[in-house]
This record gives sequence, structure tokens and C-alpha cells, in this order.
Amino acid sequence: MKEYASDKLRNVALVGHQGAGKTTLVEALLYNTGAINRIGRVEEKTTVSDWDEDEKERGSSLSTALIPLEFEDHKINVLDAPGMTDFQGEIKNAIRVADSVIVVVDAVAGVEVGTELAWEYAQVYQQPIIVTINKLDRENANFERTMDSLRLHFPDYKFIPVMLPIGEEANFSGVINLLTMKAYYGPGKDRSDLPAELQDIADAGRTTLVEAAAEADDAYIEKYFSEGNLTNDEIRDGMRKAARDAYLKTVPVFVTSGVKNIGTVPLMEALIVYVSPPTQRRVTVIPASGEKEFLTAPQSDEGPLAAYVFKSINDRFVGALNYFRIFSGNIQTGHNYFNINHNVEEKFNSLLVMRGKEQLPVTILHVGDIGVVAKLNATKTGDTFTSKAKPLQVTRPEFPEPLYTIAVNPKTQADSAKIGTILTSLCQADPTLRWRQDPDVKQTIVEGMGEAHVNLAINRAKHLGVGMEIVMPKVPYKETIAQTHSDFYRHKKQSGGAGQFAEVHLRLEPNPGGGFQYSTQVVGGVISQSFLPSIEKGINSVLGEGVVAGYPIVDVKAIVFDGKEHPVDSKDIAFQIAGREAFKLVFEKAIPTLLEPIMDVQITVPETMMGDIISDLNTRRGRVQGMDTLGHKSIVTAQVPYAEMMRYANDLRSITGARGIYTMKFSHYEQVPAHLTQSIIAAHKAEQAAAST
Ligand SMILES: Nc1nc2c(ncn2[C@@H]2O[C@H](COP(=O)(O)OP(=O)(O)O)[C@@H](O)[C@H]2O)c(=O)[nH]1
Ligand SMILES: [Mg+2]
Repeated sequence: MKEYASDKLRNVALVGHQGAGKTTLVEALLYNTGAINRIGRVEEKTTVSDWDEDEKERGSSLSTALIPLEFEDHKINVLDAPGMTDFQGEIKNAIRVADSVIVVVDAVAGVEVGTELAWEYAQVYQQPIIVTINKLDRENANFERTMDSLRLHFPDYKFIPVMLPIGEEANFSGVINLLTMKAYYGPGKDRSDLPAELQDIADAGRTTLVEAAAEADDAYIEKYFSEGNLTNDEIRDGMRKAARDAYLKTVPVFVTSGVKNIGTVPLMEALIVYVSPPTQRRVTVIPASGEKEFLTAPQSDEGPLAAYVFKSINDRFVGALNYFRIFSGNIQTGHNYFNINHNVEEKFNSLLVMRGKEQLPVTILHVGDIGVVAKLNATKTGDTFTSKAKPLQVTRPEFPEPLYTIAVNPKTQADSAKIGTILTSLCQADPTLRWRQDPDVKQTIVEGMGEAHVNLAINRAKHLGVGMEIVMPKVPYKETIAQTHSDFYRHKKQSGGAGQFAEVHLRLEPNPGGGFQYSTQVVGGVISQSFLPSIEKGINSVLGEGVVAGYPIVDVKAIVFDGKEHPVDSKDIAFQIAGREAFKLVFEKAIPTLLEPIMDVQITVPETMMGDIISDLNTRRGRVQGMDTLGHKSIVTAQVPYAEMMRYANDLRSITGARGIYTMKFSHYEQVPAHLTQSIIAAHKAEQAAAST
């Protein structure tokens, strides 16, 4: 691929709800530039973006694809992000490294959950937004209604059409460009005169556009008032400024159909005109001093190197690849660069530009560009390449806590040996995925943002040669007691051989929030000093296993207050056994109870669904703590037992038709209600009985 200087580069994240037509739109854009000779279809698994085998299987994007468009001497790096909320890590990272965001909105459905999510991230990273109202060729598509939906959902923003549709649904045939005041049919390469019946609408649209552009600059306002018009270059410049202005919040609106390839050339032109070159970027870095600072714009090839790795993959066909964006400096084949996060130099032998899965070798990438490097050793998502001389670390975005948990078992002995390495590498590549060996529930736990997300991880592990079966994760309960109780246990073995004797009197007291504590109050030396640690050892052996339900024991004080010993038969092992058995005995009588994790949950749904959400929370033993409205959205905060939230990602989707999102994080442990405790204990005993027969 050709070499592009930074003023010829543009980076855009293509985001929006799943199914809005992003991947298909990219096909049309590639086709227009001559990179492909036919527009691929998601249904036929022939698109450039959805190249991964899992994506083909599911028929939708699961991760961000990098698609460089070479158009009018420019290279536009399009990051085609997935739409499902399960993959919000991918969406965030794409927006983070782009300089502008195109939100694709379905002209039938209007604003959807994925639209709002994308919008929220664009705001977080202060990225200017361009909207394209897409699929205008579909039955029931409606430009004005979609505009209304945008205004309703994002009331702080001003939506200014730059293109207007010619026809709708099956009659959608082209766009009116309000800058040139010409009609562009099909993809929009050639201009024709405006159809007479659209002249009035076009005139009104032009006025709105000119006024919006004028607002961004005092000189333009003055000119507009005195002369009544602006030049097209002034309009473009004004719109570019207005889109970046935190106060004006102006969003240029385009109209397209990917499948029919209509309005796509003006959209590409817009990407060059309305998106700033990547050297103007405000980016936070952490230098050696540790104090955050901004890289001053314009960034240049000569500046200190700061290249951020926003995606790593390890695919069995394309191998291990790291995708990075250069915020400062440049990167060249054959050079070594310093990975500050892992404190290692990595050699860039294979520098590439990717088009979907197609690898195009390059020798240099300039400041602002997005590229890929193959075959590194240590580098993973979130790392920064920099120079040792002036180390800079690009700050990572914050990622949400996981929402969906599964447990996995290796399928075979061989799988069991590899499972840890593979899961670790998948989690390093994806900051929203986690795994751990949980000693409390004795399971291998994998956590992510939703069922599709964790299933994809398990599938990828399978492709990498590790078979796993998914099982239900256990709730990490803890055992404790509700009442003080004392009793004793005598261990006696005096038939044949060396005898054993020990007697331990033990009191257990609840110790809320204080963990486990062991102490002795033995008076008059009834138990020798040397046996006291033996008793403690015996008790400790039970703490991890639990007494009644197989969960670890917390918040209990154990006090040895009396006992007996035998001059010959008392020994370490005898006191260990007596301590252990005394503990179990007293624990069973001290009203054993279970503690369960309680989560802080925040749920955002359309206002009309708030009632359904609250009544559902009631069935989950949830305590609603607050209700808020933000625009037409309701936000419910609640504390809910983790046991009731394990499959909430799926349940919320079905209650709201995928129009709800939520976050969840651990708050504290709390006592499980008595009737539930009884059934959990009974289930554990039944399981043990079954295992021992
Ligand atoms: N009628 C029509 N269908 C489209 C258009 N673009 C995409 N589709 C269809 O909508 C579905 C989702 O498209 P896709 O590109 O995967 O959407 P993405 O999830 O946003 O990437 C597919 O069935 C496409 O064939 C369009 O412009 N018009
Ligand atoms: Mg897609």
C-alpha cells in the first residue's frame, strides 16, 4: 500500500446499533474506491469486515475491523466496530483511537440501544459525531421520522442535514447535496440538476446548513448577515468547527444505502472534509514523572513516540497481530520499539496495514496512522510503544466490570494443561474479559459482558486447541454462625498400638465483619502449651471447606476454654483431630448461616419500561435505592443478591427487547434469608451423599 503523510490521513470509528448496516456500508465504500469489485453481503459471508470465522458463523460483527479506504489521495482508516453491547470493549477502543465517529442509524428503526451506547462513548472521548441515516431503501424507511428520533433522543444536539434524500423506500435513488445544490444519483459520483419539485426543500435545507455553519465563527456570522450567504468552503469549515464545538454540538447528517450503494461517495468526501487530520488530537499521556499531560498539537513524526495498542488478536489463520494508533512519532519496519507496559523492546519485523484480514506490508507509518504489527512477544491490548529516551504512556480507557459469569471444565486431560495459558492470552487481548481459578467455589470462572461475549471467548479457545464445556458457576457464598455456642469433643483411640487422646472444649461466637479469630483461655495448664497450635491447625483445616454447605468460613471467633490430656496418648495429631471435630460440632449447633454477595446495580431503560424493571427486581430480592430520569430514560439503582443476577444480561434483554443496559459491581456480603439457607445446605448434603455412594 502507498505511503500516506499525516495530512492525508483520517481515522473514523463506524459505530451504531447491530444491524444498522455498518459492515455493508464499508463494502460499498470499498467498492467505490476500486478495492473490491463487488459489494459483499453479510448474509453470504462475503464482506471484508466480518472475516473472522466466528463472525461468519453468527452473521454479524464481533470485533473491530480495520478498513483503509484509499480515496482522492487520502487514506481513511475506518474502524468497523461491532454493535452489540456485549462487545462494548471493542467499541470503546475503536472510538478511543479514531478522530471522529460516524454513527450509522437505521432509517426504519431510528435510534436504538446501540446508537445510544455509541453516542455515550463518543461524548466520553469528546469525539465529533457525524450521522448517516442508512438503509433508506428499506420498506418503511423514513428520513424525517429518523431525524425526529435523533432529536428526541439527543436533545442537546443540533442535527443539520448536508444531504437530503431523493425518494424513499424502493424509490430512494440519490441525494441532494446542499453544498453544491445538485442531485447525485446512485453512489453519487456524477451531478445532475435538481428535480424541480425538490427545489423548495433544498433551498430550506441550504439555509439551515449555512446558518449552522455561520454560528461556528464570528466572521462567518457577520458575512452571512451582510451578504446572505457563505462560500462552500466556508460552510465546510464552519460545519467542521461546529461539530467540534462542545457548546454548539452540531451533527452533520448524511443519507445512504449500503446495499444499493446510494449516497456513499458524498459520505466519503465528507470524511475527508469534516474529519480533522489526526495530528490535531488531544490525547492524554503519562510521562516518566507520572503526572498526566496532553500531547501538544500538532503532533509530528519528529515528536516522541507514543503508539497505543487498541486491539490484539491471535487467530489460527492470520497469527498474532497487534493493532496500534500512532499518536506521536512514526514507526518503521525493522526497528525496535519500547513497550513501556511490559518493559521490553519489541522488534517490528512485519509492519502491515490490514484490510479486513488481508495483510498489506508497509515500510513506514506516519504520525496519526493506524497499523498492525505481527509476531511480537509480549504486547497486548492497552500497551503503549514509546522510546526509552522519552517514555510516554497513553492512558487506557476505563472498562466496565463484567456482567456475565460462566464456569468452565476442560474437556480432556490435555485441555486441562493448556486452559490457563489460553484463557490468560484471550483476557490480555480483551480488557472486558476475565478469568480466574476460584478457590472458594473450586471452579474455573470466566467473566465477560454477556453470553455472546463469553461464548465467543470459549469458541476462540476451541479454535486455538482447547476444548471446554460450560457449566453453571457457583455463587461464592460464605459460611458463618448466628449464635454463640459451646461444647466439647473427646478424641480417644486406645485399642491396639499407640493410643490417641485429646479433649477440646470450644466456644464459637459470631464475629460480624471481623473474619476468623482463634484464641485460647485455658487455665491451670489442663492442655499443654504445645498442643494449642495443634488445635488451631485442626480448626484451620475446616475453614476453607466449610462445615454445612462447602463454602469458606468467615466471621467466627473460636475460643478454646477447657480440655483434657493424657500423659502418654496425647499428641499433636490427637489434638488436631479433636480441634477439628469440636469446631464442626459446635458450628452445627451455633445456627449456621450463609452470607451472599450483594451487588450494586444500575439499570438504564426507556422510561415506559421502568415499571417492568422494578417488579422484576422485586422477584430477585432486590432493594431499589433510587430512580432517576434522564431525557426519556429511566435509571434504576438497586442492591441485588449476586445469586439473582447471574443471568440478568439475558433476562434484561428479553424484558426490554434489548433496549436496556446495566452495570454491576460488588458491594458487600449479607446474610442469606433462612429459608434459602436451608435449601442450599440441603442441596449440598444431598450432593455429598450422592458423591459418597
Ligand atoms: N435494505 C437494506 N438492507 C441493508 C442495508 N445495509 C445493510 N443491510 C442489511 O442489514 C443487515 C445488517 O447489515 P450489517 O452490515 O451486518 O449491519 P451492521 O451490524 O451494522 O454491520 C444485513 O442483512 C444487510 O444485508 C441497506 O442499506 N439497505
Ligand atoms: Mg457489522
